Amino acid sequence: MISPTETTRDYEWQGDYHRFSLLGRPWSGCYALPWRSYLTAKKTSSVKIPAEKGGVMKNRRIFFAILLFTSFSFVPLSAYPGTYHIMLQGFHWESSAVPQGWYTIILENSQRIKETGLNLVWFPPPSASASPQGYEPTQLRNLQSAYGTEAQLREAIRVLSPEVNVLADIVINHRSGTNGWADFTNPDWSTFTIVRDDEWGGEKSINTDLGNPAPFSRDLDHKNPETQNGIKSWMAWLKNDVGFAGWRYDMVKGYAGWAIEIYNDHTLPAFAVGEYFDDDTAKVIDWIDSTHREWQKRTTAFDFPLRNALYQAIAWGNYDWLKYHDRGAGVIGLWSDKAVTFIENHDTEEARNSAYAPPFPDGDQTLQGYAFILTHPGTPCVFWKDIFDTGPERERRIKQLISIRKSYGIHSESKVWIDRAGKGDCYAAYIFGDHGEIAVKIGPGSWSPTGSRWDPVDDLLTSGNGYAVWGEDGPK
Ligand SMILES: [Ca+2]
Ligand SMILES: [Ca+2]
Ligand SMILES: [Ca+2]
Repeated sequence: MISPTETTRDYEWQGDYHRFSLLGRPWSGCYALPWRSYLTAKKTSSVKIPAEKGGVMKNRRIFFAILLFTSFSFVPLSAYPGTYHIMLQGFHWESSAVPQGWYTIILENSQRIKETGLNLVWFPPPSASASPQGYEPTQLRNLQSAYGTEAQLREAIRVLSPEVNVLADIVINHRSGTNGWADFTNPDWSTFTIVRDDEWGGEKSINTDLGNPAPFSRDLDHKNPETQNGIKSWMAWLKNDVGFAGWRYDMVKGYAGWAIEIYNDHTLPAFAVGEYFDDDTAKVIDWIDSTHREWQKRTTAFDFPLRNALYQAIAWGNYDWLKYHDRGAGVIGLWSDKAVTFIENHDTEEARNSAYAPPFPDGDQTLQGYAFILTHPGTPCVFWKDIFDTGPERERRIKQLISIRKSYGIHSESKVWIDRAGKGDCYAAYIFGDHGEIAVKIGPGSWSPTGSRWDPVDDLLTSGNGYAVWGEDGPK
């Protein structure tokens, strides 16, 4: 979350903070804290205390507070309030081929999106492109694309806003020529905006690419003020005139993370997320760290490492992948506020034939995945096809999980305690929401929450093939 009003702390304080933090970043997510076993023991030995809220909960909270202010007193309790967003990826790989135009489909579903409680919608790349999906942009200021006209785009954003913040897919690793390889028009850019080591043979920048190359398009030199200013004014126009509220940065492995700071500082998005396509948590976190000098302003990243771990768990039964040493897998296990969790996207879905990563098996496995991400911290992103194009029963079940997240107040920073994560068995965890604690189990193994506050039958909120979710107060 990038906010112009966000307070920042001085670097000296930040240095102290980092020295005590896990791998150099704020210690959030608080997975598998050792105190939980103490609390559980206390809870079960306190059965004489009335089960109503008060006794046990109160003791727990006091203990929690004392513990935080002693051994964990370096954690700034108020610095990370967490956010409550639930994102929708508002398109899929074949959306550009819909005859009536995809923006029309979004418009027709705008009420459905709002009623579901999705408050961030990631739109496809808005500009004219050499390929229909939009990932080879040509004329950045031409918003006529395979998804529809500029007027249809503006109308879809207008109808969704302000309840829903619309994110534009920002493709700035590379740009394609209007007719050929490097004729940049609308806006007109010189070929000095192209990195020296791009495959195109003409006159280019003196700077080399600071990330991965795109062999199909001209890699841009983000050090060049012409490139920077061109992108800044284009993005400011998308936000201030067209109505986008934030950004989904495409292919961020292709250029330096500091460029994100420049573009975010100029446009102040309500939300921003980057596609750092890698299963290595440390690499994704390193990229997040590179996106701003002030850690509060760093952008979020899609949690590809968690997606991989969930795939391993759900497709192959390796539920042990969801616990890594003493914490959860992926970016949410280290810095959940900066993680956008997801199950499937336009690159992993079945239509892509495992070009980048295998799709989730087509069955209730996908629901197991949603039972995980919608009950856990991070900002969950629901894939359009999974919720809206897979039949009413699937939609009902995902909506049920969303409503549990909302009623128990689970947010991007909610704490998690993992009770079990075993191969061929299940993953089970407790998650602490603002309005109570929930428990979730995914996988074939048998498990239910234990302790005086839990009734495994009455407190069951939803269940399906290979998943179950309980709430300490039952349905709300
Ligand atoms: Ca290239
Ligand atoms: Ca590049
Ligand atoms: Ca209960």
